Amino acid sequence: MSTEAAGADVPGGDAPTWPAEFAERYRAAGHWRGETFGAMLRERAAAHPDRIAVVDPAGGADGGRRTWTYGELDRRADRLAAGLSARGIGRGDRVVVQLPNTAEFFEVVFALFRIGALPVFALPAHRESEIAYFCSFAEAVAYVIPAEHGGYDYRTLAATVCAKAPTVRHVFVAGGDAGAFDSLADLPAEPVALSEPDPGDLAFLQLSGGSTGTPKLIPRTHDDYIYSLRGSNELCRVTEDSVYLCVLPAAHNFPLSSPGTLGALYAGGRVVLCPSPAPDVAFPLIEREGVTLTGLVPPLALVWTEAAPRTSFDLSSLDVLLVGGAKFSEEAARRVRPALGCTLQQVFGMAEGLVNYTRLDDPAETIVTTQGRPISPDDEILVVDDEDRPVPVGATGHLLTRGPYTIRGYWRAPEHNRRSFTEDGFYRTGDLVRLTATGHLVVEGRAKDQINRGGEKIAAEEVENHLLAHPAVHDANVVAEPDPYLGERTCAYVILRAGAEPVKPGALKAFVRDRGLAAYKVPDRVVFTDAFPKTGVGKVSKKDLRSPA
Ligand code: OOB
Repeated sequence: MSTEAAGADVPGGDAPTWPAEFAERYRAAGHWRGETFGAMLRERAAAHPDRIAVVDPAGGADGGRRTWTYGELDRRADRLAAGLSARGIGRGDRVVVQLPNTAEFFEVVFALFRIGALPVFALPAHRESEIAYFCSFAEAVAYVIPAEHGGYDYRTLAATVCAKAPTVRHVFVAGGDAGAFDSLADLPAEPVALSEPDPGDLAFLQLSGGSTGTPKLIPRTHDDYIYSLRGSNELCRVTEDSVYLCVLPAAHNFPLSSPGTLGALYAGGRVVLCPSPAPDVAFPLIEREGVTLTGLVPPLALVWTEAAPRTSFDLSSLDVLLVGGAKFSEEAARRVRPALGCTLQQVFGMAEGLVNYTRLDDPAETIVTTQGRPISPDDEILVVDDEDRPVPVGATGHLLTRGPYTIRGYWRAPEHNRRSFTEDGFYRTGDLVRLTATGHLVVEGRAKDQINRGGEKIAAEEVENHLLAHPAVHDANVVAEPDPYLGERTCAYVILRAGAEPVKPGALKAFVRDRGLAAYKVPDRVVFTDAFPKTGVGKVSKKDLRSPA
């Protein structure tokens, strides 16, 4: 059965899904249990209405601590769902959500889950170039923003985006003065009966780190995502007593689901939103809120391990520190327990699905030297050479994967899907890995044309396209170069047009930024050159650009 054709039956689908025999197998194994996010919150709220679900340290009217119980989050989701529904937002509609780590993030996404509308998870760092693209490509009907965050005015961004993306009928502003738009606070209405989405329906669209000129959207279903939460909770020992500190941007797949905020809520635990990853913000919160686990990208884990021995705050409640998103060096990994007094859990995951964890009871050497093994016994892993032939165990090769929570295709991208998935539905991760004798994966590198800047993914082609738009630029190639803190940073090699007005590196960076690209994608370094190194067949050799020696 063609996976491409199977996509047609999924409401809000527009993407290949699991062939029937796989879906049946995943149900029979108890992975897919027919749960939805809307019903999950409803059940937790019925079971323990007064338990605290979300703590927003600066979300109160006076800028102080605000807490929502499960009962309150449930009521808020119902009331906002009614308000959104009254504005004509319904099942399958896409809504771009660009909110920082505030309680409203959960009110909005659970309201959308309840009506079966699909959040498209943008990051606060995204700007006009990314947001206008998401809104247009997803044909979003609404866009949800904060008024301001991090000194940036999202209302100005929204005005530009609306002019470029005519499908966007509503901009809802969470907190602050809504200006020309609608305040989210004005929407809630008396709850109305809404038909629950089906567990096999799409729940939301995540963003792919990508390696092409335009980011791809990742369609995740209630069934598949909730399975990854349940599996993560088991491996990270998340229970109703857990307190998860959300340090990374809440919309990213890692803090959302590994085990993340949604894992904590699934378990009936507590989510504490961290407004900044800086130790002087996060450490007092760990002490005051009794945080038991959190997730960080490697550069932040380095900062925390350096700061912890000098802090006066009591971090002893912290049991588990998850580190992932980019390779965590063995050396840095060894420093976690002595500095923070907690267990390190490495996580190697991807928004497309597959998530690997080191186990909490793995030998210390395994925890510091590997990136873990898959959540599920039904995660299929292949390590292959350039011709898709399996390499011997222990040799490095391309990681392909298929399983109960790994997508079978991107949303509305049939051509790209033919390259990113094998005929039999394995996702080509673009990662180079080797398998150890214990079945753990070690990430050795990357074959995809992407820069991993401390966990933030940058598609080289996207930045190259922006550079090429400059009148003085003849050609451009963006590659990673080593950085002691970020792991990698970006370097753009640029050939200027003959006879063009000379430009400075700073001017090119400003040009890219002014085109509305997220700041983390602006090249860290621009190098002018006369020619690019070529491969045997005459293509630009990025490998040689990366090591100019
Ligand atoms: C996570 O998700 P994405 O979608 O932002 O990025 C996925 C890619 C992977 O394909 C790999 O290239 C890289 O990020 N990556 C790692 C890694 N974890 C992710 N590379 C080396 N070591 C690791 N531990 O980044 C993500 C999603 C869920 C959980 C954790 C991370």
